[in-house]
Amino acid sequence: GSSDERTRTGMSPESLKRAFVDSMFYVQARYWEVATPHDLYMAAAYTVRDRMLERWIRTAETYRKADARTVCYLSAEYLLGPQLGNNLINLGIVDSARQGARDLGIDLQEILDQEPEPGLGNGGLGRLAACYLDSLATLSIPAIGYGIRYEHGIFDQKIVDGWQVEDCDLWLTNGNPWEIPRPLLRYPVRFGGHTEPYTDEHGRFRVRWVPELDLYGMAYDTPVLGFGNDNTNLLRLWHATAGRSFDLQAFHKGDYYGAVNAKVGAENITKVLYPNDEPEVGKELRLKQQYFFVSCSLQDMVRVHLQHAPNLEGFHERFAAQLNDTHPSIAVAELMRLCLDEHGMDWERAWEITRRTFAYTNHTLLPEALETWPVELFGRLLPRHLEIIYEINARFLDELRMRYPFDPERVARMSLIEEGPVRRVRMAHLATVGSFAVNGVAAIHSELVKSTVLRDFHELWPEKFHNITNGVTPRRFIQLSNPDLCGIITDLAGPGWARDAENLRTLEPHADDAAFQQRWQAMKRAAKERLAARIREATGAVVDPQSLFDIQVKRIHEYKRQHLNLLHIVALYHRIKQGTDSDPTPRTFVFGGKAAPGYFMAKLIIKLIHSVAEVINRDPEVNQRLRVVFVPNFNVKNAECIYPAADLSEQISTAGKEASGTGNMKFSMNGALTIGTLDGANVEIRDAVGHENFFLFGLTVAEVERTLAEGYRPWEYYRSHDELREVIDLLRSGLFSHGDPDLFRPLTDSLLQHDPYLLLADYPAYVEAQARAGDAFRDPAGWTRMSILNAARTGFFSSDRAIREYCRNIWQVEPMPVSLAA
Ligand code: 26R
Repeated sequence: GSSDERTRTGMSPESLKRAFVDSMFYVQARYWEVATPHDLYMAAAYTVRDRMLERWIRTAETYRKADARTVCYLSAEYLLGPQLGNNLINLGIVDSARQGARDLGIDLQEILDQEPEPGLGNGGLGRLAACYLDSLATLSIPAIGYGIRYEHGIFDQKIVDGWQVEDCDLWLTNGNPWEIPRPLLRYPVRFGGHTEPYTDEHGRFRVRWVPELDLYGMAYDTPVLGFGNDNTNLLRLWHATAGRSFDLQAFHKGDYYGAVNAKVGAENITKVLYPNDEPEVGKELRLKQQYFFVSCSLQDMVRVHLQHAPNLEGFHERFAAQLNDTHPSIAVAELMRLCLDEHGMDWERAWEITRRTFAYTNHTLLPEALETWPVELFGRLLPRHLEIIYEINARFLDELRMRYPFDPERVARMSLIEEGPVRRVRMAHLATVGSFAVNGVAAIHSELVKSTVLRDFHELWPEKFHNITNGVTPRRFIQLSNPDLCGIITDLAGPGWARDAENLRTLEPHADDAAFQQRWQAMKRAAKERLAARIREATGAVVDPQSLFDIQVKRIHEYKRQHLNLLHIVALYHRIKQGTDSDPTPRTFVFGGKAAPGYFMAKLIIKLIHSVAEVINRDPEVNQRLRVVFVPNFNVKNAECIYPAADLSEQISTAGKEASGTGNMKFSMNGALTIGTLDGANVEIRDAVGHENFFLFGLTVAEVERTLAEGYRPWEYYRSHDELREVIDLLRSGLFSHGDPDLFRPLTDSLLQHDPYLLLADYPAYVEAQARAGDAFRDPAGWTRMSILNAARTGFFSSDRAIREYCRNIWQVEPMPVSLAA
């Protein structure tokens, strides 16, 4: 009846309350007196989910009726973060929900804190995919996110005696109210076996793949709300289950238990997310994961396409498929296989459709991160795909030899196959050849893509290459994370800024206004107090919200140079102990980030952070001026508390190494100043906020190249720079390691002998820029002005802008607004 409908769709505090009580009883099967905090969360989540479904269904209907061109974002990672708060915002019912909860004697925040986070990603790349889903829905773009439903996301980081210890992520164990299982939406995925030629009924030569294993991918759907509109898109994640006749061979041999055992193996495919900045680990299973989710996704797209069309002609007009790095690039071979083997198309037509379907985003230039797969492994798991790749390659190399008849080296460089003792498939080359567009993720990065890793391809197809600078969603990273800032902006700019971040510029004329500055400082102060409380809870450490909060949170990696930050901290410590300190600004240094489990140096950096913290924090001569803390288990939830509290954002990677960075944008939008190198999006952030509002230091990309080419000798910097030498000697003295001079030897040796990321070369400039930052902080009005200007001028870094550029310059897709009325 109509009252039921209102229970499931009404947005007033009254209907939310009624629905909440109703869900507690009928969905969660609990009564009030015995409800746990988790029950409260589940009932709240179901209440909110109900309100999403009407939009979702109406959206599916609208897109389908219009036969709308659809973006398919293919990504092995989506680092979504908690859903409840964000969904309340996008539905526009935060106040209603808070009121309804209060009426029931419940604190909404306590409910929000219950939610475990879906950490289905490693870091920047996965979080970017989540921001893009938010913007696609907000811009009313027909879009589907395809990925993997990992049972265990990124590991939980515990700290034991200063060392990182990994703990299993259990995000699914208490149930996931946001997903809708689709048990009937299953696709077979095959592995192994061999191929055989045959002649079809028209007498044409064909190839049949006789696989060894088959399993199924089952869909789990999560609705993705737009903000300020009624569009609700689909995130479809695939879960692996064994097929009935799972291991055909084992069954044929009558080996029942062997077959059942193999079944268990099938389900391993979606068990765990691999920490993807760890090369060479979990190789085979990772390739299986990639093919598994890509195959399910393409089969799903083919099914949808065939609802409107008699065959696969026009597939590329219906879909634009974005490859989020090379992880899904096997899609190029899989779509070819579907066209050729399953739909009887000829090669030329299949290749035309394939190349016009895909676009590829590159997210890293680091050579160790560029994916290649040994041909032997590839052929064992995916024999038909290897054949197809060989054929793509043969035709491509023929073209190249015609074009460059006297340049066989170039042809070899561009081959999809790397020759050598172990032949390997180069996935970036496959993605580039199989796509109609290739883009980098920040202006400088896109230039480097063209001049380094894909140089030959850029020379061949210059018009294929684009830049789309990354962006982040202002809904999660301002509105949800920083309600006080949200209030300030809304008071000045009206509520429209959350859909049009350029409106943040409304703040600019107020940058010098004393009353406005006061409100700004109070906002920052409150955020710092919240972080201080969180730090105390998590680590026991007490920090002073009046001090300069100097924060570096991101994955731990040598190229990101957390240890450069540490060298500066030790220098400050040393100066205080020597009585030569000239920078009396009290500072709190905050670190956070996970190290890949097999990355020893990164783990040693975490240990060093804790060791330096221990010495500094308990020394009364120093700890009034300096504090060092490590926030364990940096994830989306913690991040939301950290970005708003920063005064200074550390973006100090070696120039040329960080493709973009997205944390840099989140900090800046929340009024932090950046100390940074000319790397990734830092370059554009500095131009946007004004050079005078950014603490720049360090070698440029060209200078880095020159320094290395001329035979970089870090030892000479150590010898000639007294303070630097003293700092490194302190690390080698055992002072920070209970007298053990060897503990940090691997780090100091690496710095002195090779220093591939040029910490020592950049050290003097970094310390000098830090001194400028420290001085600037002692002028509150000047600092606040710069802080306001940072927030006011970073609207460009909204993911809405980035998605508009993808729509216009790459996907050629138009908005399709959904209306709930009628
Ligand atoms: C170091 C190494 C082995 C490695 C690093 C990073 C391996 C794999 C990765 C994953 C890549 C693809 C990645 O996450 N890149 C990040 O993408 C972000 C979104 O575009 C960028 O902001 C960030 O600079 C980049 O590192």
